[in-house]
Amino acid sequence: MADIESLLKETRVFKPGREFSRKANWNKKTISEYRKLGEKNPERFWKKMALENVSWFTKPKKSLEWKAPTAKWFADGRVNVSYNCLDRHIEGKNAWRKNKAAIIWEGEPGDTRVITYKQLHREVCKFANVLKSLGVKRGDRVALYMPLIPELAIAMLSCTRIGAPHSIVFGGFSSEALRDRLDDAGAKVVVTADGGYRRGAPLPLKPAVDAALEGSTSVEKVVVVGRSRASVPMRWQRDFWWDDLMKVASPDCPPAKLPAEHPLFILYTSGTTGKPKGILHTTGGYLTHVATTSKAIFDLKEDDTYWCTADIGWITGHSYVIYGILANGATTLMYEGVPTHPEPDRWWDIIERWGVTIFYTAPTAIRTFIRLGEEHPKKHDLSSLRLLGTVGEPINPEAWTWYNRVIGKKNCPIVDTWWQTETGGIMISPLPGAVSTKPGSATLPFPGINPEIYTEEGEPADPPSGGFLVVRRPWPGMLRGIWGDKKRFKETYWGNYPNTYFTGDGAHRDKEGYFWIMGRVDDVMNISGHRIGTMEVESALVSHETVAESAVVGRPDEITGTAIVAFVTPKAGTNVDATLKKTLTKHVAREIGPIAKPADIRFTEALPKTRSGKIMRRLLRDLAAGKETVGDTSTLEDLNVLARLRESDED
Ligand code: 7RM
Repeated sequence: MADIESLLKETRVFKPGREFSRKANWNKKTISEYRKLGEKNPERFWKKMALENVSWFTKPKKSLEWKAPTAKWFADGRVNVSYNCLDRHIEGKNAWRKNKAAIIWEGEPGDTRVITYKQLHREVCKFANVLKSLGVKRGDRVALYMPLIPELAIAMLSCTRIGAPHSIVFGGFSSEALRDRLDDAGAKVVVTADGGYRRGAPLPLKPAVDAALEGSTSVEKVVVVGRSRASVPMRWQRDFWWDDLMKVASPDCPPAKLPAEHPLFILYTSGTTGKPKGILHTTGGYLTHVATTSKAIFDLKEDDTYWCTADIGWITGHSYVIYGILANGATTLMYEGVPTHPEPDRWWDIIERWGVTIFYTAPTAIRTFIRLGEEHPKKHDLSSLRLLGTVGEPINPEAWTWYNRVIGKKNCPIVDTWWQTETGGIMISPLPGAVSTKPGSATLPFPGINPEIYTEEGEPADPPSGGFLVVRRPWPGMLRGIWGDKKRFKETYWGNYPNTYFTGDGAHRDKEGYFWIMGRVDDVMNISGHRIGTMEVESALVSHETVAESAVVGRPDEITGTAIVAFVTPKAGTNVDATLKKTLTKHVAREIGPIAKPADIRFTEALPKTRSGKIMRRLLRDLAAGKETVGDTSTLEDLNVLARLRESDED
């Protein structure tokens, strides 16, 4: 893998600025104390963080209870996430924050809303009462299928206020994908919008909900926010307009005093099989993890304007657009639309106009902007920025250097943060006031986190060395399970090595102990920072009437990191032409969503298989990347298949 080689040749080191270090929330002394404590006694470290960064109704005496693979953190504590994100900023010694902006929101068409902590608190209390009036009780699941509008943040926080776990389904997913997730979670209520804006046009959402709810379903009520003002049919006694319900809702709703291990949310993510996994997170540990990492890694201060560009439908949006940021009483910016609408400088314009100080985005976006040209960011005054971050995939040193030079003006530390939907919060990252960075490395574990490199045989490998990235001890934000599937939870994450969490990533650790993440080692592709299972795309293809069999692989792509290539065996008698390619591409978009569209579809009479019938993906990966196969082909059943596949590529 050429990318890995270029990463590992990187030798530049960037020291934290003096001024930044001096003012950092966590200075060098704090960090060295925390690192020591985190190594010696992670449970004590995390309990200290829980008491320092979270407000409890009942303070926990316990820290971790661990019986692999079941972890309980702070189990005797009682807590509420919305209380931590709202109430504690408008009462007592922080009451002055009541008129501070909690959310700065900008719609794609250019409309804006600024919502103060006091206002957000009121809206959340009202919507929590709305949910109750619709029959939502503690423990009931509420699905949110919405554009990036303030009502999404309000709905999330309302769910946490009454202890109803939310399940956010990314607005880019199709009605089929939505239906699967609603069924799996057994959602009682869906909150949606008529539509949102994308690339200048309204993107309808409510029709997808209607389609998803056909036939028998667990969903009883639907709440619809009027955003795009598209006309949508409303079903009598099932569908309600947000505004109508809010008009009559009481603004008085005390937060539920929930046990720390109460379910907070389910978020679906791709695995190696076709069925997405409902990753379950709980309350006290998750909140401790995201509040602590936000404070230490993003160095959030009272006067910061923080912007994470992630959609809230992904874990990054949950943890670092909403929960970790509001728990710190900071101002979080949300932007609804695409980065390049109406012009390629939209993001830089937003940074200048709102005076964004902390900016967190994905390498795929950085690579897009590199291609669009430096002139766009250069049109804007970006001097408000003081800290930059990246997440979602390995960043190539070229993109890192561009980000540092063109956006950060060589004056902002860059935090390259490694973590997953399953980890809940950041696991490996520089601490900006203390850790020197190397372009392409997520650097060192956060205090109290124990990642390790394992060999194939499951032996810890001493640095410098590469292998499988695992986490050896439980951490507070870790997933507590896969919704409704204990067996899969055990097998996927705890089945490879005893007592040890397997991440699915490969990594290298250099002689200074820095981690260099190399990407997935399983059959999960990382497309623009979003995980898509090869099996998911294959199942979608095979569900089309013309497809007999398919194999999907990733190929390196300059912008999106990985692009999807599908090898398809059509059913006999199918007319194979360019139209079929288009039809199948559309079909995948309908089944899963546009993000899963193959960049290339290649038709073949047969797929390369072993004698036992396993598709040899390694060969297909090489083929898709335009590389000669060098590996072993001795287990290939029919050597001619490969030759024919190569020929089919010539046209
Ligand atoms: C936060 C998120 C997780 C997968 C993970 C990695 C990759 C994420 C980085 C990264 C290299 C990073 N959750 N990944 N961050 N690879 N450097 N800083 O993205 O569940 O959607 O994806 O993303 O492969 O396993 S996720």
